[in-house]
Amino acid sequence: MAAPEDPHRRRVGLLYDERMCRHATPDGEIHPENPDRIRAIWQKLESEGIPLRCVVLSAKEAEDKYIASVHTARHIKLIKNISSKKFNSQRLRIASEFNSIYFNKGSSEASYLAAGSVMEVSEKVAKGDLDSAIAIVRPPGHHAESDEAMGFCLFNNVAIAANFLLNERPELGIRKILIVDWDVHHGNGTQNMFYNDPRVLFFSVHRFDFGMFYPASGDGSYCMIGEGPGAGYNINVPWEQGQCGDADYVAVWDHVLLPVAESYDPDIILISAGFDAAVDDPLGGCCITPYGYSLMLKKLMGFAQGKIVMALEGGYNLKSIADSVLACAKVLLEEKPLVGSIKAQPLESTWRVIQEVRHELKTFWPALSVELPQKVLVSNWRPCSVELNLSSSSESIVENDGGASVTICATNFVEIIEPLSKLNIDEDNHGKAITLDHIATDKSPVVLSEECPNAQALMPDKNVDGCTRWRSVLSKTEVWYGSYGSNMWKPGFLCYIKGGKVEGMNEPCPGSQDKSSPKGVIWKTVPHQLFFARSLTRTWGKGGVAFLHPESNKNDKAYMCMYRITLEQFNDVLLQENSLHQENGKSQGAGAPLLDLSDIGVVAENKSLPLEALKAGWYSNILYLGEEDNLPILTMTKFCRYNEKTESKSIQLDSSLCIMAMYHCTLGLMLHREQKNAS
Ligand code: Q9C
Ligand code: ZN
Repeated sequence: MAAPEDPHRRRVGLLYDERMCRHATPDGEIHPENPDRIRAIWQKLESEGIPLRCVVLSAKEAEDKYIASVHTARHIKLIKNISSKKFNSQRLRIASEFNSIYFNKGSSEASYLAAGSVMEVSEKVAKGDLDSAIAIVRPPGHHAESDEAMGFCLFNNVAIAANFLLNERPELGIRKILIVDWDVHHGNGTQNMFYNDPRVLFFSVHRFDFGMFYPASGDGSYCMIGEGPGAGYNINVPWEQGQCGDADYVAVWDHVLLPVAESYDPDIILISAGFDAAVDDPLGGCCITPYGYSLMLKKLMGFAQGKIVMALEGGYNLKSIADSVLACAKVLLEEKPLVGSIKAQPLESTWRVIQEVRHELKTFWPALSVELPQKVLVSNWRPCSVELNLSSSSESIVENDGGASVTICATNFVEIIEPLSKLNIDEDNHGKAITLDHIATDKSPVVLSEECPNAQALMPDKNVDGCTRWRSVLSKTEVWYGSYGSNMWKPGFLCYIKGGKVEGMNEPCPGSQDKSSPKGVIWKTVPHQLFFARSLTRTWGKGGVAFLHPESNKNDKAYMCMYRITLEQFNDVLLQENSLHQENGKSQGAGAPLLDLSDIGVVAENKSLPLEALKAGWYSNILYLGEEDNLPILTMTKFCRYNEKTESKSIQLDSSLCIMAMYHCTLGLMLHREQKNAS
């Protein structure tokens, strides 16, 4: 029985439609993005009598012409047809060509309904027929790119609705839209669709983990602020790790989102409301409580005359998402004041991230230019511990499942990040090969501040008879040495060739016997994870150890700097990287090369080659990363073992090796920034 109409009551739209449950995995495989998600939400709301107090709506399919405002004709055609009989035999293969996507015979209908539903409620809220609305839809949308399904998303529901209001319903007076994406993952699709468009302010707060967290590209970085007329209208708040909860989100609301919303003064707010940052979510690793969500929502209701549309995105713990949506529905209904309290303080990294974001955007949003009170920064934070999952098996759908993981206390990230961030990187050579001439005219990049006193003693002597034949043979073969971490910085790397020491190094390197400069430099990205360790190395001291995950994964990306050097020089680099020049240098170098000509074929074939002689060293495993100019690209990393349980290779951690998964922690992000600035 519907309650009698109360003119003061807020009109809240609630959209749910069982037909959106027909999108499911084809053979009933378990998947986090499953029909029970929206069923659980709906059941919870029903059990609390929420639908009786709302305007309940059912789904409508979106029309192609509206979807076409953000998706290509090719993509629309794919989603339209994927469920038809004639695709029965191809569906699996087609899905596998996308990143984290499945299709079945209900997928087309559900995607059109999800997009149409968000459009429908948005129009009603824009018109004023409703004050606000919740669209309980699936499949989700924010990862979907204009020409690509991705991350469980087929159509970008929120982007379609935003475009619809702006372009198709001008009479409703919606000129500025704020999209708040609080799903734990970055809303890459939505960001890209409005990157140049100041009519849409896209705000996303997400786990970034220095580029390691899905969708694991630089797109979620705080440097991505929009471009052209859209510059300043794209705001990313990238968490450095999980464990963010109510206090962290509220701090971001208070110190980033709300001041910006205040000056932007949106006409409507669309929330990409994923609930995978909720406590107990299997993918998110964050801990927002239902009270936290209700606060975040409440704080937004002060803008756009309370015109708010929530569209479900992710969220994979049935109980958490149901409780969270319930809390949000109660806030929109505005019947009782919120009850609850925030249990913890923000993480230390939260203040760092907030400051980075404010700094990046302060020229666009003057409200962000005020320095945060020192008192807050120094006293109002809690330490965090970081859980690392070193298995990057692409098969595992639930990220926090399986694979070796280690929990370390990281109260002092600064210790590691600071020294690395002080390194300069090679200026403006990204992406293009550097000619021999260019290198030759470099003004002595190596700071030979402390010549290695007995460099000759460290490396085998050229004139020791019988010991140098391999050198002359290998000096005629060239390879690309794929460097990552601090070796990407050319002056640093050149110490391994020319000898000497640069800022940040603990002790000088002997250099290679052949001190001639690399014959070329190319920047590239490779589909591997990069890890930074907090261990000490003799050369670099604290934080100086980085590893490339030996297995590639198409979702990973690491920047690499390729140096074209001789195989002889590669051997000398290998010795130095393993700190063996002192102990074994003489015998190793004199007897036989660590990596011989014949090994190149072996490593090319098997993709990796563990070197027995180096097994005590850090970088005992040679990886083959492909070819460039018909020369093999080789690098070296830590040896990894096959784990039968997870069927993946993982780097084995011993307790003395606290590895922090800080892909791109400094160098990568700096590069990313420079590339962005250069383009
Ligand atoms: N190793 C949403 O929350 N994870 N999408 C793939 C591959 C995909 C999440 C893991 C996560 C997609 C809407
Ligand atoms: Zn998500």
